[in-house]
Amino acid sequence: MTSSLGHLHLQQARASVQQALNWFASARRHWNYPPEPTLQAAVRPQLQSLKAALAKIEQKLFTIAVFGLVSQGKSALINALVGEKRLATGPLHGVTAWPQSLRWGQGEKLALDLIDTPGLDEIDGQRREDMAQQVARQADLILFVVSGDLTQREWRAIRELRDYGKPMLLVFNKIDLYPDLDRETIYQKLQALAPPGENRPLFDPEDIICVAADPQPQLTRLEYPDRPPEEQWLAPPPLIEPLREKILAILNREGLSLLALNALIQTRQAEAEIAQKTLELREEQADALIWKYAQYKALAVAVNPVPFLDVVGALTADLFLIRSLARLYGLPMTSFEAGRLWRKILFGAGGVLLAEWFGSLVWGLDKTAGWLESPGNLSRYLGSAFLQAGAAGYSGYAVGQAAKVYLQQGASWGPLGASAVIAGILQEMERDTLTARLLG
Ligand SMILES: Nc1nc2c(ncn2[C@@H]2O[C@H](COP(=O)(O)OP(=O)(O)OP(=O)(O)O)[C@@H](O)[C@H]2O)c(=O)[nH]1
Ligand SMILES: [Mg+2]
Repeated sequence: MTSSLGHLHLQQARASVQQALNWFASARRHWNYPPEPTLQAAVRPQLQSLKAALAKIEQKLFTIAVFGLVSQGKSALINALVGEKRLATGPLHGVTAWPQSLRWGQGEKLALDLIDTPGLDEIDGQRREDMAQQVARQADLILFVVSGDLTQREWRAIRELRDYGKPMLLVFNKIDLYPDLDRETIYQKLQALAPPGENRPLFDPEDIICVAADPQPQLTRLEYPDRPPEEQWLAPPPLIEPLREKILAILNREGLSLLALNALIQTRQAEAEIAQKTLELREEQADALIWKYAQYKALAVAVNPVPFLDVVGALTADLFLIRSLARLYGLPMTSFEAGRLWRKILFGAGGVLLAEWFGSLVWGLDKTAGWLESPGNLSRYLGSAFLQAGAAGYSGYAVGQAAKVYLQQGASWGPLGASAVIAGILQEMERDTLTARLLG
């Protein structure tokens, strides 16, 4: 991974986040629908999140979050990494009561922040989830600290953190108490905790690092030239180099790309939440819109006597509906993207819509053929027209409902959309990078 590729990824991410921010912060997205104060208030945290993503890219601020259960040595680990005792540590449970971030350093390429967190078993329920979410979302790399026998609880906590899509290292601390333990054994033990059927390992063996952040004092024999030797309890220096090296290697190799990816993941998340909230608030208007289209479509298709024209008309109506829905929701969508979404819906609905489409064509031909054969025979014309109208109305409704679901999944479309940029970056990452392994 060259650093020029990293810079390129960062540039792409900046353009993408900027685009999202421009779109969602501007009044343009409301088209002819008046901006609603309730909606604007509801999406304020998401706009904040987009701004934070942009700021992170601009400051090139790489954030490492440290998680684990109580007393595993999370704070001691951060002290050892920065080389000073900046955080309180101690044998009591719950020494760290809330997340705290400190600046590790300002490298050539990146600024580095470390976030210490309270033990995941120290705080409960919703508060724990909120804390974990808030910290994990801003993290570019997560260190999960364990010491001693791995527990089911730790396995579950790691599994939950995995869902944030951030790369993670397993740090086995207090290795001074287990001199015979190696990463392979830790790997096996962790695997053994997985419930049956879960065979994807949570970590690769090379992402397990053994350290001793604050080793226990040892009885040490001190020799003096001028007096007899004596024994004293002395704390050996921390064993932290393997972790420091691993982190620096990751930063050098893929730090900028990781930063870019995480800002994009944050953006995609914010966009999806904005879409979700807008959809909820505009649900009634959307359903009214879909019904109106379904009726018009049915009517237009039924009365039109020219074969194929009804099919073309129905397609136009569907595309119009999709774009109108996107406008109602204030989501960016070009006609090209509307077409792509329409095809996705048509082929994605298990062939039902496709069959209706074909039926409409046949009924349309039959209708016109009947009319030409005996212009006086209205009943054949009406019979086919009726079938056609029912199918067209139904498909209009189905397309509308399906479009709603797709739009709900977020608005990160287009070549600069977060999803496309994420996919592009992942494709360019070398196979053995942490990024490609964990997110790919
Ligand atoms: N033997 C040994 N003890 C350690 C090591 N690292 C930390 N400890 C001890 O473990 C205890 C807990 O360390 P902390 O850093 O406070 O742990 P924490 O995970 O931050 O704990 P909370 O903030 O309470 O969740 C302290 O008494 C440390 O001295 C180590 O490498 N070896
Ligand atoms: Mg602590």
